[in-house]
Amino acid sequence: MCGQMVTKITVVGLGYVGIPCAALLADVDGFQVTGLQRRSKRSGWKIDHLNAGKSPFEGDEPGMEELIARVVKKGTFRATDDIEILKDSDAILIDVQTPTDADHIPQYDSLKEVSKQIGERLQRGTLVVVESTVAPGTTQNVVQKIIEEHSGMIGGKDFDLAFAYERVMPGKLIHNIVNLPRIVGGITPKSTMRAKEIYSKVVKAKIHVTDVLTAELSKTIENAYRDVNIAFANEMALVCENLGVNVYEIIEFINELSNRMMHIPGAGVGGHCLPKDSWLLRYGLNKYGFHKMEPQFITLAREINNHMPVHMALLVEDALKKKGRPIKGATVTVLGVAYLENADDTRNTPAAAFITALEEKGAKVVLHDPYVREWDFGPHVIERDLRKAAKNSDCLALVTKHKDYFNLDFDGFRKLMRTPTIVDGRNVYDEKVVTAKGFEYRAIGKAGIE
Ligand code: SAJ
Repeated sequence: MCGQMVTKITVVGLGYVGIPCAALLADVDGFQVTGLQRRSKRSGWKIDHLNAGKSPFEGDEPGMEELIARVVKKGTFRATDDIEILKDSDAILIDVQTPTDADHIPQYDSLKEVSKQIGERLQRGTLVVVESTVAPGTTQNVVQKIIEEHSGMIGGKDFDLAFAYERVMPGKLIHNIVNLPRIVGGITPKSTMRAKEIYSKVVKAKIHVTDVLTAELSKTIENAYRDVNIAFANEMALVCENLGVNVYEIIEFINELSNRMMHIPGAGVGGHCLPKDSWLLRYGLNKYGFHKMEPQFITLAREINNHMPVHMALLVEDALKKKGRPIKGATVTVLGVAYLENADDTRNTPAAAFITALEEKGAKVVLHDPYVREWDFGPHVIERDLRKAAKNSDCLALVTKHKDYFNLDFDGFRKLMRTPTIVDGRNVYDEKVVTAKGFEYRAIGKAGIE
Protein backbone atom coordinates (compact mmCIF):
# COMPACT_ATOMS: atom_id res chain seq x y z
CA MET A 1 0.00 0.00 0.00
CA CYS A 2 3.10 2.18 0.12
CA GLY A 3 2.54 5.62 -1.34
CA GLN A 4 -1.10 4.87 -2.12
CA MET A 5 -3.88 7.12 -0.80
CA VAL A 6 -5.89 5.32 1.85
CA THR A 7 -9.67 5.68 1.77
CA LYS A 8 -11.11 5.48 5.27
CA ILE A 9 -14.54 3.90 5.37
CA THR A 10 -16.78 3.52 8.41
CA VAL A 11 -19.63 1.02 8.30
CA VAL A 12 -22.24 1.78 10.96
CA GLY A 13 -24.22 -1.25 12.18
CA LEU A 14 -22.59 -4.65 12.28
CA GLY A 15 -25.41 -6.97 11.32
CA TYR A 16 -26.15 -9.26 8.40
CA VAL A 17 -25.43 -6.46 5.94
CA GLY A 18 -22.81 -4.36 7.71
CA ILE A 19 -20.38 -7.18 8.51
CA PRO A 20 -20.01 -8.71 5.04
CA CYS A 21 -19.99 -5.28 3.46
CA ALA A 22 -17.27 -4.00 5.81
CA ALA A 23 -15.18 -7.14 5.43
CA LEU A 24 -15.38 -7.10 1.63
CA LEU A 25 -14.40 -3.43 1.47
CA ALA A 26 -11.53 -4.07 3.87
CA ASP A 27 -10.18 -6.61 1.40
CA VAL A 28 -9.78 -3.89 -1.25
CA ASP A 29 -6.28 -2.41 -1.62
CA GLY A 30 -6.26 1.13 -0.33
CA PHE A 31 -9.38 0.84 1.85
CA GLN A 32 -9.16 1.02 5.62
CA VAL A 33 -12.47 -0.03 7.16
CA THR A 34 -13.89 0.41 10.64
CA GLY A 35 -17.10 -1.27 11.72
CA LEU A 36 -19.00 0.83 14.24
CA GLN A 37 -21.42 -0.89 16.57
CA ARG A 38 -23.00 0.01 19.89
CA ARG A 39 -21.75 -2.18 22.71
CA SER A 40 -25.31 -3.25 23.52
CA LYS A 41 -26.17 -6.24 25.69
CA ARG A 42 -27.40 -8.20 22.70
CA SER A 43 -24.75 -7.53 20.12
CA GLY A 44 -21.83 -5.90 21.93
CA TRP A 45 -19.97 -9.22 21.96
CA LYS A 46 -19.60 -8.97 18.19
CA ILE A 47 -16.99 -6.21 18.50
CA ASP A 48 -14.45 -8.38 20.34
CA HIS A 49 -15.41 -11.42 18.33
CA LEU A 50 -14.72 -9.64 15.05
CA ASN A 51 -11.52 -8.06 16.31
CA ALA A 52 -10.33 -11.56 17.18
CA GLY A 53 -10.77 -12.36 13.48
CA LYS A 54 -13.86 -14.52 13.96
CA SER A 55 -17.17 -14.57 12.14
CA PRO A 56 -20.20 -14.07 14.41
CA PHE A 57 -22.59 -15.96 12.09
CA GLU A 58 -23.81 -19.40 13.14
CA GLY A 59 -25.38 -20.58 9.87
CA ASP A 60 -23.43 -21.60 6.77
CA GLU A 61 -21.78 -18.47 5.31
CA PRO A 62 -19.38 -19.54 2.61
CA GLY A 63 -16.15 -17.52 2.60
CA MET A 64 -17.00 -15.46 5.69
CA GLU A 65 -14.62 -17.02 8.22
CA GLU A 66 -11.63 -16.73 5.89
CA LEU A 67 -12.50 -13.20 4.81
CA ILE A 68 -12.85 -11.83 8.33
CA ALA A 69 -9.70 -13.61 9.52
CA ARG A 70 -7.79 -12.22 6.54
CA VAL A 71 -8.80 -8.56 6.84
CA VAL A 72 -8.27 -8.52 10.60
CA LYS A 73 -4.83 -10.05 10.13
CA LYS A 74 -3.99 -7.55 7.38
CA GLY A 75 -5.02 -4.77 9.74
CA THR A 76 -7.47 -3.26 7.24
CA PHE A 77 -10.55 -4.00 9.34
CA ARG A 78 -11.42 -3.44 12.94
CA ALA A 79 -14.63 -3.06 14.91
CA THR A 80 -15.26 -0.40 17.53
CA ASP A 81 -17.96 1.30 19.58
CA ASP A 82 -16.18 4.66 19.47
CA ILE A 83 -18.38 7.04 17.48
CA GLU A 84 -15.55 9.55 17.13
CA ILE A 85 -14.34 7.40 14.25
CA LEU A 86 -17.04 9.19 12.23
CA LYS A 87 -14.81 12.29 12.25
CA ASP A 88 -12.08 10.37 10.54
CA SER A 89 -13.99 8.89 7.61
CA ASP A 90 -13.94 9.62 3.90
CA ALA A 91 -17.07 7.52 3.46
CA ILE A 92 -19.71 6.39 5.94
CA LEU A 93 -22.09 3.53 5.16
CA ILE A 94 -25.26 3.26 7.22
CA ASP A 95 -26.38 -0.33 7.85
CA VAL A 96 -28.62 -0.04 10.88
CA GLN A 97 -31.95 -1.78 11.42
CA THR A 98 -35.10 -0.08 10.19
CA PRO A 99 -37.97 -2.18 11.57
CA THR A 100 -41.66 -1.29 11.47
CA ASP A 101 -43.89 -1.23 14.55
CA ALA A 102 -47.23 -2.94 15.18
CA ASP A 103 -48.98 -0.20 13.16
CA HIS A 104 -46.53 -0.74 10.27
CA ILE A 105 -44.80 2.60 10.86
CA PRO A 106 -41.02 2.58 10.35
CA GLN A 107 -38.98 2.82 13.52
CA TYR A 108 -36.18 5.13 12.56
CA ASP A 109 -34.70 5.58 16.05
CA SER A 110 -31.35 4.03 15.06
CA LEU A 111 -31.30 5.71 11.64
CA LYS A 112 -32.02 9.11 13.18
CA GLU A 113 -29.50 8.65 15.97
CA VAL A 114 -26.78 7.66 13.53
CA SER A 115 -27.65 10.57 11.23
CA LYS A 116 -27.32 12.93 14.20
CA GLN A 117 -24.01 11.40 15.28
CA ILE A 118 -22.74 11.73 11.73
CA GLY A 119 -23.97 15.32 11.47
CA GLU A 120 -22.22 16.29 14.71
CA ARG A 121 -18.90 14.92 13.45
CA LEU A 122 -19.11 15.40 9.71
CA GLN A 123 -16.03 16.57 7.82
CA ARG A 124 -16.47 18.50 4.61
CA GLY A 125 -16.39 16.24 1.55
CA THR A 126 -17.48 13.04 3.28
CA LEU A 127 -19.70 10.63 1.37
CA VAL A 128 -22.60 9.10 3.29
CA VAL A 129 -24.38 6.07 1.86
CA VAL A 130 -27.61 4.63 3.23
CA GLU A 131 -27.71 0.87 2.72
CA SER A 132 -30.50 0.19 5.24
CA THR A 133 -33.87 -0.36 3.61
CA VAL A 134 -36.02 2.73 4.06
CA ALA A 135 -39.37 4.10 2.98
CA PRO A 136 -39.10 5.98 -0.30
CA GLY A 137 -38.20 9.58 0.46
CA THR A 138 -36.29 8.84 3.68
CA THR A 139 -32.73 9.47 2.51
CA GLN A 140 -33.51 13.09 1.69
CA ASN A 141 -36.32 13.86 4.13
CA VAL A 142 -34.86 12.20 7.19
CA VAL A 143 -31.14 11.39 6.83
CA GLN A 144 -30.10 14.45 4.81
CA LYS A 145 -32.17 16.82 6.95
CA ILE A 146 -30.74 15.54 10.23
CA ILE A 147 -27.16 15.58 8.96
CA GLU A 148 -27.59 19.12 7.65
CA GLU A 149 -29.19 20.29 10.87
CA HIS A 150 -26.35 18.96 13.03
CA SER A 151 -23.45 19.78 10.75
CA GLY A 152 -24.52 23.13 9.37
CA MET A 153 -23.46 21.77 5.99
CA ILE A 154 -25.46 21.32 2.82
CA GLY A 155 -26.01 17.94 1.20
CA GLY A 156 -24.76 17.70 -2.36
CA LYS A 157 -22.50 20.71 -1.79
CA ASP A 158 -20.53 20.15 1.42
CA PHE A 159 -21.08 16.43 1.67
CA ASP A 160 -22.34 13.70 -0.64
CA LEU A 161 -25.25 11.37 0.05
CA ALA A 162 -26.60 8.30 -1.72
CA PHE A 163 -28.89 5.34 -1.24
CA ALA A 164 -27.54 1.99 -2.41
CA TYR A 165 -29.51 -1.03 -1.34
CA GLU A 166 -28.15 -4.45 -0.59
CA ARG A 167 -29.64 -7.74 -1.73
CA VAL A 168 -28.14 -10.04 0.84
CA MET A 169 -29.77 -13.04 2.41
CA PRO A 170 -28.41 -15.35 5.10
CA GLY A 171 -26.35 -18.15 3.62
CA LYS A 172 -25.32 -15.99 0.66
CA LEU A 173 -24.10 -12.84 2.36
CA ILE A 174 -20.82 -12.53 0.51
CA HIS A 175 -22.03 -14.08 -2.71
CA ASN A 176 -24.92 -11.64 -3.12
CA ILE A 177 -22.88 -8.50 -2.44
CA VAL A 178 -20.21 -9.53 -4.93
CA ASN A 179 -22.33 -11.09 -7.66
CA LEU A 180 -25.71 -9.34 -7.77
CA PRO A 181 -26.25 -6.09 -9.67
CA ARG A 182 -26.33 -3.01 -7.51
CA ILE A 183 -28.58 0.03 -7.78
CA VAL A 184 -27.02 3.29 -6.61
CA GLY A 185 -28.92 6.57 -6.41
CA GLY A 186 -27.40 9.78 -5.08
CA ILE A 187 -28.89 13.15 -4.22
CA THR A 188 -26.66 14.59 -6.94
CA PRO A 189 -24.85 12.96 -9.89
CA LYS A 190 -21.56 13.49 -8.01
CA SER A 191 -22.89 11.63 -4.95
CA THR A 192 -24.03 8.81 -7.21
CA MET A 193 -20.68 8.54 -8.95
CA ARG A 194 -18.71 8.58 -5.70
CA ALA A 195 -20.86 5.78 -4.26
CA LYS A 196 -20.58 3.81 -7.47
CA GLU A 197 -16.81 4.15 -7.34
CA ILE A 198 -16.70 2.45 -3.94
CA TYR A 199 -19.02 -0.41 -4.93
CA SER A 200 -17.14 -0.97 -8.16
CA LYS A 201 -14.23 -2.30 -6.07
CA VAL A 202 -16.26 -5.22 -4.68
CA VAL A 203 -19.26 -5.74 -6.98
CA LYS A 204 -18.54 -7.89 -10.03
CA ALA A 205 -22.02 -7.42 -11.53
CA LYS A 206 -23.51 -4.33 -13.16
CA ILE A 207 -23.89 -1.20 -11.07
CA HIS A 208 -26.91 0.83 -12.18
CA VAL A 209 -26.95 4.51 -11.43
CA THR A 210 -30.12 6.49 -10.87
CA ASP A 211 -31.61 9.13 -8.60
CA VAL A 212 -32.12 8.57 -4.90
CA LEU A 213 -35.92 8.19 -4.91
CA THR A 214 -35.86 5.70 -7.77
CA ALA A 215 -33.26 3.62 -5.91
CA GLU A 216 -35.31 3.67 -2.70
CA LEU A 217 -38.50 2.72 -4.53
CA SER A 218 -36.72 0.00 -6.45
CA LYS A 219 -35.76 -1.71 -3.20
CA THR A 220 -39.22 -1.64 -1.64
CA ILE A 221 -41.00 -2.54 -4.88
CA GLU A 222 -38.60 -5.44 -5.45
CA ASN A 223 -39.46 -6.96 -2.10
CA ALA A 224 -43.17 -6.12 -2.30
CA TYR A 225 -43.19 -7.94 -5.65
CA ARG A 226 -41.74 -11.03 -4.01
CA ASP A 227 -44.18 -10.80 -1.12
CA VAL A 228 -47.16 -10.54 -3.47
CA ASN A 229 -45.91 -13.51 -5.50
CA ILE A 230 -45.51 -15.63 -2.37
CA ALA A 231 -49.00 -14.58 -1.23
CA PHE A 232 -50.41 -15.76 -4.53
CA ALA A 233 -48.68 -19.12 -4.08
CA ASN A 234 -49.98 -19.33 -0.52
CA GLU A 235 -53.55 -18.62 -1.58
CA MET A 236 -53.31 -21.25 -4.32
CA ALA A 237 -51.92 -23.68 -1.74
CA LEU A 238 -55.03 -23.19 0.37
CA VAL A 239 -57.20 -23.62 -2.74
CA CYS A 240 -55.45 -26.89 -3.59
CA GLU A 241 -55.61 -28.19 -0.03
CA ASN A 242 -59.33 -27.52 -0.05
CA LEU A 243 -59.82 -29.47 -3.27
CA GLY A 244 -57.48 -32.27 -2.25
CA VAL A 245 -54.85 -31.51 -4.88
CA ASN A 246 -51.07 -31.14 -4.62
CA VAL A 247 -50.12 -27.53 -5.42
CA TYR A 248 -46.43 -28.41 -5.88
CA GLU A 249 -47.27 -30.61 -8.83
CA ILE A 250 -49.12 -27.70 -10.41
CA ILE A 251 -46.23 -25.34 -9.72
CA GLU A 252 -43.95 -27.73 -11.60
CA PHE A 253 -46.32 -27.75 -14.59
CA ILE A 254 -46.48 -23.98 -14.65
CA ASN A 255 -42.80 -23.32 -14.09
CA GLU A 256 -41.83 -25.61 -16.92
CA LEU A 257 -42.41 -22.62 -19.18
CA SER A 258 -39.32 -20.48 -19.02
CA ASN A 259 -41.18 -17.21 -18.58
CA ARG A 260 -43.33 -18.42 -15.62
CA MET A 261 -42.10 -18.33 -12.07
CA MET A 262 -44.75 -19.28 -9.60
CA HIS A 263 -43.38 -18.95 -6.08
CA ILE A 264 -43.41 -21.51 -3.31
CA PRO A 265 -46.09 -21.59 -0.62
CA GLY A 266 -45.15 -22.36 2.96
CA ALA A 267 -45.48 -21.92 6.69
CA GLY A 268 -45.07 -18.17 6.40
CA VAL A 269 -42.85 -15.33 5.25
CA GLY A 270 -40.14 -14.04 7.55
CA GLY A 271 -36.89 -12.14 7.47
CA HIS A 272 -35.83 -8.60 7.91
CA CYS A 273 -37.22 -7.37 4.62
CA LEU A 274 -40.24 -9.06 3.12
CA PRO A 275 -42.59 -8.71 6.10
CA LYS A 276 -41.96 -4.98 6.32
CA ASP A 277 -40.90 -3.58 2.98
CA SER A 278 -44.46 -3.39 1.66
CA TRP A 279 -45.28 -1.30 4.73
CA LEU A 280 -42.27 0.94 4.07
CA LEU A 281 -43.50 1.40 0.53
CA ARG A 282 -46.97 2.32 1.78
CA TYR A 283 -45.54 4.68 4.40
CA GLY A 284 -43.42 6.55 1.85
CA LEU A 285 -46.41 6.83 -0.48
CA ASN A 286 -48.67 8.19 2.28
CA LYS A 287 -46.05 10.63 3.52
CA TYR A 288 -44.49 11.95 0.35
CA GLY A 289 -47.02 11.16 -2.43
CA PHE A 290 -48.70 13.99 -4.34
CA HIS A 291 -52.19 12.63 -3.59
CA LYS A 292 -53.75 10.28 -1.07
CA MET A 293 -53.65 6.71 -2.33
CA GLU A 294 -54.10 3.44 -0.49
CA PRO A 295 -52.24 0.50 -2.11
CA GLN A 296 -54.40 -2.63 -2.03
CA PHE A 297 -52.46 -5.48 -3.54
CA ILE A 298 -49.47 -5.30 -1.23
CA THR A 299 -51.64 -4.92 1.86
CA LEU A 300 -53.71 -7.99 1.00
CA ALA A 301 -50.54 -9.98 0.30
CA ARG A 302 -49.25 -9.16 3.77
CA GLU A 303 -52.51 -10.42 5.29
CA ILE A 304 -52.43 -13.67 3.32
CA ASN A 305 -48.81 -14.35 4.20
CA ASN A 306 -49.37 -13.54 7.86
CA HIS A 307 -52.20 -16.05 7.95
CA MET A 308 -49.99 -19.01 6.99
CA PRO A 309 -48.56 -19.74 10.47
CA VAL A 310 -52.10 -19.61 11.84
CA HIS A 311 -53.16 -22.06 9.15
CA MET A 312 -50.24 -24.32 10.17
CA ALA A 313 -51.69 -24.45 13.70
CA LEU A 314 -55.06 -25.52 12.24
CA LEU A 315 -53.29 -28.33 10.37
CA VAL A 316 -51.66 -29.46 13.62
CA GLU A 317 -55.00 -29.43 15.38
CA ASP A 318 -56.59 -31.48 12.60
CA ALA A 319 -53.80 -34.08 12.48
CA LEU A 320 -53.95 -34.54 16.23
CA LYS A 321 -57.73 -34.82 16.15
CA LYS A 322 -57.47 -37.61 13.60
CA LYS A 323 -55.27 -39.49 16.07
CA GLY A 324 -57.75 -38.86 18.88
CA ARG A 325 -55.64 -36.30 20.72
CA PRO A 326 -57.00 -32.83 21.51
CA ILE A 327 -54.56 -30.02 20.84
CA LYS A 328 -55.15 -28.67 24.32
CA GLY A 329 -52.47 -30.31 26.41
CA ALA A 330 -50.64 -31.79 23.41
CA THR A 331 -46.92 -31.29 22.90
CA VAL A 332 -45.87 -29.95 19.51
CA THR A 333 -42.22 -30.04 18.42
CA VAL A 334 -41.46 -27.11 16.13
CA LEU A 335 -38.79 -28.01 13.59
CA GLY A 336 -36.92 -24.83 12.80
CA VAL A 337 -37.38 -21.36 14.22
CA ALA A 338 -35.07 -19.53 11.77
CA TYR A 339 -37.02 -17.80 9.00
CA LEU A 340 -34.74 -19.24 6.31
CA GLU A 341 -33.29 -22.67 5.75
CA ASN A 342 -29.81 -23.51 7.05
CA ALA A 343 -29.47 -20.11 8.68
CA ASP A 344 -29.45 -18.78 12.24
CA ASP A 345 -31.61 -15.74 11.51
CA THR A 346 -34.88 -15.44 13.45
CA ARG A 347 -35.90 -11.93 12.41
CA ASN A 348 -39.68 -11.80 11.90
CA THR A 349 -39.75 -15.57 11.72
CA PRO A 350 -43.18 -17.10 11.07
CA ALA A 351 -42.31 -19.56 13.85
CA ALA A 352 -43.33 -16.83 16.32
CA ALA A 353 -46.92 -16.52 15.06
CA PHE A 354 -47.13 -20.30 14.76
CA ILE A 355 -46.04 -20.86 18.37
CA THR A 356 -48.44 -18.18 19.58
CA ALA A 357 -51.32 -19.81 17.68
CA LEU A 358 -50.44 -23.23 19.13
CA GLU A 359 -50.20 -21.87 22.67
CA GLU A 360 -53.51 -20.08 22.28
CA LYS A 361 -55.00 -23.49 21.51
CA GLY A 362 -53.49 -24.84 24.72
CA ALA A 363 -50.61 -26.81 23.20
CA LYS A 364 -47.18 -27.00 24.76
CA VAL A 365 -44.33 -26.31 22.34
CA VAL A 366 -40.82 -27.67 22.20
CA LEU A 367 -38.52 -25.80 19.85
CA HIS A 368 -35.74 -27.32 17.81
CA ASP A 369 -33.22 -25.56 15.59
CA PRO A 370 -29.71 -26.67 14.73
CA TYR A 371 -28.44 -23.17 13.93
CA VAL A 372 -30.17 -20.62 16.11
CA ARG A 373 -28.03 -19.66 19.07
CA GLU A 374 -30.46 -17.40 20.86
CA TRP A 375 -33.96 -16.17 20.20
CA ASP A 376 -35.61 -13.54 22.25
CA PHE A 377 -39.12 -15.00 22.26
CA GLY A 378 -40.72 -15.57 25.61
CA PRO A 379 -39.39 -18.19 27.97
CA HIS A 380 -38.68 -20.76 25.25
CA VAL A 381 -35.39 -22.58 25.02
CA ILE A 382 -34.13 -24.04 21.78
CA GLU A 383 -33.24 -27.69 21.86
CA ARG A 384 -30.35 -28.72 19.64
CA ASP A 385 -30.84 -32.46 19.91
CA LEU A 386 -33.65 -33.49 17.57
CA ARG A 387 -34.39 -36.80 19.26
CA LYS A 388 -34.67 -35.12 22.65
CA ALA A 389 -37.01 -32.53 21.15
CA ALA A 390 -39.23 -35.26 19.70
CA LYS A 391 -39.38 -37.47 22.77
CA ASN A 392 -42.99 -37.94 23.95
CA SER A 393 -44.12 -35.32 21.46
CA ASP A 394 -47.51 -35.44 19.76
CA CYS A 395 -46.53 -33.68 16.57
CA LEU A 396 -43.50 -32.74 14.50
CA ALA A 397 -44.33 -29.44 12.81
CA LEU A 398 -41.80 -28.31 10.24
CA VAL A 399 -41.53 -24.55 9.78
CA THR A 400 -38.02 -24.22 8.34
CA LYS A 401 -36.49 -26.29 5.58
CA HIS A 402 -33.18 -26.94 7.36
CA LYS A 403 -31.26 -29.73 5.64
CA ASP A 404 -31.04 -31.51 9.00
CA TYR A 405 -34.74 -32.42 8.68
CA PHE A 406 -34.52 -34.08 5.27
CA ASN A 407 -33.80 -37.71 6.09
CA LEU A 408 -35.63 -38.43 9.28
CA ASP A 409 -35.63 -41.96 10.63
CA PHE A 410 -39.42 -42.18 10.75
CA ASP A 411 -39.46 -45.56 12.49
CA GLY A 412 -37.22 -44.23 15.24
CA PHE A 413 -39.26 -41.06 15.66
CA ARG A 414 -42.55 -42.92 15.74
CA LYS A 415 -41.25 -44.94 18.69
CA LEU A 416 -39.99 -41.81 20.44
CA MET A 417 -43.20 -39.87 20.05
CA ARG A 418 -46.44 -40.16 22.00
CA THR A 419 -48.62 -39.48 18.95
CA PRO A 420 -47.19 -39.94 15.45
CA THR A 421 -48.24 -36.85 13.46
CA ILE A 422 -46.29 -34.63 11.11
CA VAL A 423 -47.25 -31.21 9.77
CA ASP A 424 -45.06 -30.19 6.89
CA GLY A 425 -44.86 -26.46 6.24
CA ARG A 426 -42.23 -26.65 3.48
CA ASN A 427 -43.01 -29.66 1.31
CA VAL A 428 -40.11 -31.66 2.71
CA TYR A 429 -41.75 -35.06 3.15
CA ASP A 430 -43.49 -37.46 0.84
CA GLU A 431 -47.03 -38.12 2.00
CA LYS A 432 -46.95 -41.78 0.93
CA VAL A 433 -43.70 -42.53 2.76
CA VAL A 434 -44.76 -40.78 5.94
CA THR A 435 -48.24 -42.29 6.12
CA ALA A 436 -46.82 -45.75 5.37
CA LYS A 437 -44.71 -45.30 8.50
CA GLY A 438 -47.86 -44.78 10.54
CA PHE A 439 -47.87 -40.98 10.79
CA GLU A 440 -50.88 -38.76 10.31
CA TYR A 441 -49.64 -36.23 7.74
CA ARG A 442 -50.80 -32.70 7.00
CA ALA A 443 -48.94 -30.33 4.71
CA ILE A 444 -49.34 -26.83 3.36
CA GLY A 445 -50.61 -27.05 -0.20
CA LYS A 446 -51.11 -30.80 -0.45
CA ALA A 447 -52.57 -32.51 2.60
CA GLY A 448 -55.12 -30.22 4.15
CA ILE A 449 -58.04 -30.39 6.51
CA GLU A 450 -60.72 -32.70 5.18
N1 SAJ B 1 -40.57 -17.61 0.96
C1 SAJ B 1 -41.67 -18.36 0.61
N2 SAJ B 1 -41.85 -18.71 -0.69
C2 SAJ B 1 -40.98 -18.37 -1.68
C3 SAJ B 1 -39.85 -17.60 -1.32
C4 SAJ B 1 -39.67 -17.23 0.00
O1 SAJ B 1 -42.50 -18.69 1.47
O2 SAJ B 1 -41.22 -18.72 -2.84
C5 SAJ B 1 -40.38 -17.18 2.35
C6 SAJ B 1 -39.14 -17.78 2.99
O3 SAJ B 1 -39.43 -19.00 3.60
C7 SAJ B 1 -38.76 -16.71 4.00
C8 SAJ B 1 -39.24 -15.41 3.36
O4 SAJ B 1 -40.16 -15.79 2.35
O5 SAJ B 1 -39.44 -16.90 5.23
C9 SAJ B 1 -38.15 -14.58 2.76
O6 SAJ B 1 -37.38 -15.39 1.90
P1 SAJ B 1 -36.37 -14.84 0.82
O7 SAJ B 1 -35.89 -15.99 0.05
O8 SAJ B 1 -36.97 -13.74 0.02
O9 SAJ B 1 -35.15 -14.37 1.71
P2 SAJ B 1 -34.73 -12.96 2.35
O10 SAJ B 1 -35.89 -12.23 2.89
O11 SAJ B 1 -33.60 -13.25 3.24
O12 SAJ B 1 -34.10 -12.20 1.15
C10 SAJ B 1 -34.79 -11.39 0.31
C11 SAJ B 1 -33.98 -11.66 -0.92
N3 SAJ B 1 -34.75 -11.58 -2.11
C12 SAJ B 1 -34.67 -12.54 -3.05
O13 SAJ B 1 -34.06 -13.57 -2.94
C13 SAJ B 1 -35.42 -12.26 -4.30
C14 SAJ B 1 -32.74 -10.80 -0.99
O14 SAJ B 1 -32.26 -10.70 -2.31
C15 SAJ B 1 -32.96 -9.40 -0.45
O15 SAJ B 1 -31.73 -8.74 -0.34
C16 SAJ B 1 -33.53 -9.49 0.92
O16 SAJ B 1 -34.81 -10.09 0.80
C17 SAJ B 1 -33.54 -8.13 1.52
O17 SAJ B 1 -32.62 -7.85 2.32
O18 SAJ B 1 -34.36 -7.30 1.13
